Amino acid sequence: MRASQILTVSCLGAFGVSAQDASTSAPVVEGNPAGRAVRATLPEEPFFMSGSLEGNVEGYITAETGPGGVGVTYGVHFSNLPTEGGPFTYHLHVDPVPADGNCTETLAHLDPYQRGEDPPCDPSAPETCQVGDLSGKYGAITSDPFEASYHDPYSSLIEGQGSYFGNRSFVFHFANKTRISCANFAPVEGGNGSYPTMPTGTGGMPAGPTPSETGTVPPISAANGLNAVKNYAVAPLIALLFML
Ligand SMILES: *[C@@H]1O[C@H](CO)[C@@H](O)[C@H](O)[C@H]1NC(C)=O
Ligand SMILES: *[C@@H]1O[C@H](CO)[C@@H](O)[C@H](O)[C@H]1NC(C)=O
Ligand SMILES: *[C@@H]1O[C@H](CO)[C@@H](O)[C@H](O)[C@H]1NC(C)=O
Ligand SMILES: *[C@@H]1O[C@H](CO)[C@@H](O)[C@H](O)[C@H]1NC(C)=O
Ligand SMILES: [Cu+2]
Repeated sequence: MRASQILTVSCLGAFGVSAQDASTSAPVVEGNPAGRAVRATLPEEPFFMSGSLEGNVEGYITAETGPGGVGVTYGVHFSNLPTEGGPFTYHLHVDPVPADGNCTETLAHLDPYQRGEDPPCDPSAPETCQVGDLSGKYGAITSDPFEASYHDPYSSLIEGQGSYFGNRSFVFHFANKTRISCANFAPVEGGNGSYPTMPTGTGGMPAGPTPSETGTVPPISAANGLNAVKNYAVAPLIALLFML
């Protein structure tokens, strides 16, 4: 009886794909929908008024499914920066900006694997950083204008995943972490029409592209890889239960 209960726990671990591992290493995201793209553009007024800022920092982040559905390719553009208080940082934050524009309400960085803030992100091991710590992984803002393009394997455009940010925001900060401005991501309109409405993951099934939506085979191997990782994660727990 006990063994079967433990087996149930093991299976839940293997198939609970929406569960987040309490690991500090972010997995590579596969199966992002082809052609999906989002953008977040800073508003005209800053959240934090700084003496050296005329109007607001101008800029936006675009993000689209990476090659082969792996990760996300970002394009980052900022200008009209304050003349003091840099280098500036920016991150994906957990919650969207409310209608009143209050950047505090975006809460913390997107960190689905609960790595936490400390120690600071080591850009030579980006998988160990908070998923949302884009400037930590790919560089802070040290020029005006600033432009960067990079591929982040750990970001998701698949609704339902912890690393999904299409319904979230980014925040632009002074080096001392004060929030200057923030913006919500939204789907890029007028693309090539290949932004399918995603199934909402009812019935415990993982939300993800179906073959008819994308014309591609779902990432079976990716799912198996994930399950393998989760089995590793529960194996010590199972061993412990048998020892009791
Ligand atoms: C839309 O763009 C995606 C990504 O570039 C591409 O895979 C897809 O074939 C395009 N669809 C159409 C109808 O052009
Ligand atoms: C952060 O830096 C900015 C720019 O130098 C300054 O205006 C602001 O007062 C600082 N905030 C804190 C909490 O130190
Ligand atoms: C923004 O929200 C925070 C947290 O809810 C609140 O403490 C703060 O007063 C708000 N700031 C403004 C300018 O409304
Ligand atoms: C955004 O999407 C994620 C994954 O689907 C979900 O867990 C989260 O609750 C959503 N956040 C908001 C503010 O809707
Ligand atoms: Cu931030």
